[in-house]
Amino acid sequence: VIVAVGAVRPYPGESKAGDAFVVESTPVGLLIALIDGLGHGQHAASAASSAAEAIRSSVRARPAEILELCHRTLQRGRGAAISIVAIDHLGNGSFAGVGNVRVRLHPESGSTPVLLAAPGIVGHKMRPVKETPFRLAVDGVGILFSDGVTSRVDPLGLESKTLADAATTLLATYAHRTDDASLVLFSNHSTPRFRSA
Ligand SMILES: [Mn+2]
Repeated sequence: VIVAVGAVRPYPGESKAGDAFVVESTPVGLLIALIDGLGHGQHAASAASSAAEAIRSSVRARPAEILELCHRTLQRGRGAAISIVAIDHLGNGSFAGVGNVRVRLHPESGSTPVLLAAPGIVGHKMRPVKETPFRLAVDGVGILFSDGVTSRVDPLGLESKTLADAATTLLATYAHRTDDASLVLFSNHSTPRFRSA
């Protein structure tokens, strides 16, 4: 069974986060999205929550279609970077992203695809997006993270924690002080790397 947990903290000094995440059940697994509204503060937070609402309203659609919906939704306000993963309980996933929310799979191997988001800004400047299929290893863990988190972020080594504790710990350890910061961890729980509780 695929499980996912997210963590967000606002730009230090702001009360609202311009980053947001969505984790929703689908008939076959989970739909996971991480959104980084441009800038920070109230306007970034409104863009992120509009995008999150659009994503929740269309969790059965494909990631690329959901990005198109977000693009239409965000045209009047701030834009956003958004990455979306749809994954079933067997670990078969599909990724689509625009902007600098990164997605990484562990363990990495020669056959692990690089999940590269397309350049652009959802809501402002976006070309048709391609989806990348991937497979999460049975003992694997995936991470989505905004650019408020350093790319050195590494979920391995935290397997003794719950998934939620691991997400909190990673955010506390790897978040930049100068941006909103957020991440989502997802893992295959039939052979847990992380304890469920
Ligand atoms: Mn950011």
